Amino acid sequence: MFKELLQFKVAVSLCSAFGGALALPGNRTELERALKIANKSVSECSGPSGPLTWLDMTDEWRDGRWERVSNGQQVTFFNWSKGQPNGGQNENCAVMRPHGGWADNSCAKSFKVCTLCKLNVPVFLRLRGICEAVFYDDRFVMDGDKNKKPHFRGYYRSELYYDSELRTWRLQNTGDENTHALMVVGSKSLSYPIGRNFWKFTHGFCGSAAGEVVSLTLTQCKNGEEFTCNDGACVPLVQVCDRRAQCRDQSDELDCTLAIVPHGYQRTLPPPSSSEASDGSFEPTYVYLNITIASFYAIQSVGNRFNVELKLRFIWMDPRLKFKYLKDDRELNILQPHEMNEYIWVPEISFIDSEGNNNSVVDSKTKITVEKLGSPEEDDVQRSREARIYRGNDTCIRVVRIYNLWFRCNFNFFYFPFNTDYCTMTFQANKNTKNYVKLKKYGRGLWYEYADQLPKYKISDISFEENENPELYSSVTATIKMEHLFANEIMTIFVPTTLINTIGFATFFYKWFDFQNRMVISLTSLLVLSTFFSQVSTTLPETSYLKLVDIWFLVSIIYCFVIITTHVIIEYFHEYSNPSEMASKKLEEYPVENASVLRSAASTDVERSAGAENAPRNSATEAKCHQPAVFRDPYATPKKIDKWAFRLVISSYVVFSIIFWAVPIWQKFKPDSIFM
Ligand SMILES: *[C@@H]1O[C@H](CO)[C@@H](O)[C@H](O)[C@H]1NC(C)=O
Ligand SMILES: *[C@@H]1O[C@H](CO)[C@@H](O)[C@H](O)[C@H]1NC(C)=O
Ligand SMILES: *[C@@H]1O[C@H](CO)[C@@H](O)[C@H](O)[C@H]1NC(C)=O
Ligand SMILES: *[C@@H]1O[C@H](CO)[C@@H](O)[C@H](O)[C@H]1NC(C)=O
Ligand SMILES: *[C@@H]1O[C@H](CO)[C@@H](O)[C@H](O)[C@H]1NC(C)=O
Ligand SMILES: CC(=O)N[C@H]1CO[C@H](CO)[C@@H](O)[C@@H]1O
Repeated sequence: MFKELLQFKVAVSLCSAFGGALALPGNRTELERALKIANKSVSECSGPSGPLTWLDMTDEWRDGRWERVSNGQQVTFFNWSKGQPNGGQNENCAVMRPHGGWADNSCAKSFKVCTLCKLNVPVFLRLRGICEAVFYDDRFVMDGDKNKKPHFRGYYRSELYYDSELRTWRLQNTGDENTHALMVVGSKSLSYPIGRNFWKFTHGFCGSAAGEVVSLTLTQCKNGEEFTCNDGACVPLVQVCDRRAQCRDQSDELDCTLAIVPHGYQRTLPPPSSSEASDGSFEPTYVYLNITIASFYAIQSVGNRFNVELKLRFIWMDPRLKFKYLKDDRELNILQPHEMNEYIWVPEISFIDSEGNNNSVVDSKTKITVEKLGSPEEDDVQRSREARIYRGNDTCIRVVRIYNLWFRCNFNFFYFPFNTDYCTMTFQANKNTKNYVKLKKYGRGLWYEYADQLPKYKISDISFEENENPELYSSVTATIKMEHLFANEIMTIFVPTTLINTIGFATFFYKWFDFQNRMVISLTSLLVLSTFFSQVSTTLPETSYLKLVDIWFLVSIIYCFVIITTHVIIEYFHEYSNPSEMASKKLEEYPVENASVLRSAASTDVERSAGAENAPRNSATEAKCHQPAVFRDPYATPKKIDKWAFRLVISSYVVFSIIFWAVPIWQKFKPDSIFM
């Protein structure tokens, strides 16, 4: 019996804090027994007909249907006084009066009644937070009353009772009157020492000076399995800090920082290595990288850079730290912002070759989770708040943040548009040399779906390697193979230029003396080609060296030029005169060797002119004519030039094309042999 007027809710939590519930007699025998205990306190608790104690039942949910508050069971035994219950919906709680009659009563805060609890006696209690068991006990048993309030007796050297002069609870060392602590009665409605309370010691205690307040927990919760709410109720330990309040006072979700940072922890120092050799050398702290490339947003070969979104995770252990309230699901163990920013060491990784030379940062977009690997330490009653504590060498700390970065890359355009480029992203430990912090791949280390649809490039391979270089800082490099997609260039550059060149070659099929048309067409081809070249050049990356595509254009233009030159040469050897003049000239000038050729074409003309105008020379002519008739083609030279130039130009063009296309194809198969 707690001889103190309390609100209904407070009474309920008081009884549950002692491991029991409000009393509710279930039959007449029990009623007699309860009344016998309660009746002793009639003078403190009520007048002759006022309410004496609260009963463990309510009809709050449905009027007239009474249920137990502690377990929800329906109540079957009643001992209502005459005319009761009469409060309807306004009176949802019940009290027992002196003489044993029951009445319904309002649960409102202003109604205060004494409390009779049904407890499992003897009530054993544990006092948590006693870090030096020299003066006080950590175990107590409820042992009668003192100053009209319960008295708790320690096992060996202390007692806990209500000090009626100081009007507070007192933890007293039995050997020395001056060694004691007083409970700081705050604004809490429950002024019992049960649950978590602050105590002021008359002497230095647990590292605090005399007069400082220390949190102590008086609890009957199961050690190592249950958590004591601030009001003394018990909830399973796994439900603490699970983002759902189970305690009535929500205290299980208070103070949910995960990291326990020891005194002297310096967040600028990397974690010490787990093993130190006898000669003083030590292993570095390993930081494992696990990177997911979410997407390549852009590859700007002209700007020599590419844009990538990375999900960067790094994982490490810090044996200096301890962690509490860790859940099986890692994603629930998130460090709070002030913990990651102010308490713990977080490795810093710089992105070499990124634009702006960015570092990894810890900000609002960063998530740090903790994963437990081993089992917790044994429960420590010296801690006021129960918790499962995990050692730092048994837990992984994991930082996750998404970065959107531009990396620089030197694209090689010699093979453009058939180029395959290798760009790198280097992740380097910052601020700590490789003797202290070493970066490692976590498994494969780098993950990418190869699913990006980039307009010009295809990511065909990514390798991820730890660098074994003699550099001072440890680093890991991802090498990305980017293949330029050339279908577009084939369609817009190579096919049209080949067609125009073909048109240029086609002028050889015109009559050889058709100089004018040949010139018009081939000059037009040349003009189109050069315009095309200058237009395409503006869209291509600027380089100091020649690119394959430049060579292609250059050669195409040269071919057009050669064709035009050939036509001019042919024209040069094309002699214009009237045909008979030509014929006689030819006959005089050229000794006849084989006249069977072309005789039919020219002989009639020759004979006619010879016979009509040059009779005296007839005999000579005839003499000549007796030899086999001979005629030499006056156009043989231009025709020959035309024929051979055509063959030469076409065959060399074919040879050039074969060599030209062999280069990129060869480069595709042996992409590492870049000789530019
Ligand atoms: C009354 O209830 C208690 C506990 O529920 C039981 O032990 C006792 O036998 C009951 N007495 C009668 C008379 O039913
Ligand atoms: C309880 O106390 C009241 C008044 O103090 C008395 O009238 C009544 O008989 C007592 N009942 C029992 C069962 O002791
Ligand atoms: C590493 O990344 C992969 C891909 O995202 C993921 O499946 C894996 O769980 C990650 N490992 C760790 C320890 O984060
Ligand atoms: C990288 O650095 C630049 C300039 O220093 C800054 O503007 C940018 O926000 C940084 N990017 C990231 C992802 O931190
Ligand atoms: C962690 O350290 C403790 C002592 O500091 C040691 O007993 C335990 O075996 C270590 N655990 C692991 C996984 O190394
Ligand atoms: C109203 C009523 O029935 N009261 C009874 C409750 O129980 C006590 C003790 O058994 C009786 O004395 C009352 O008469």
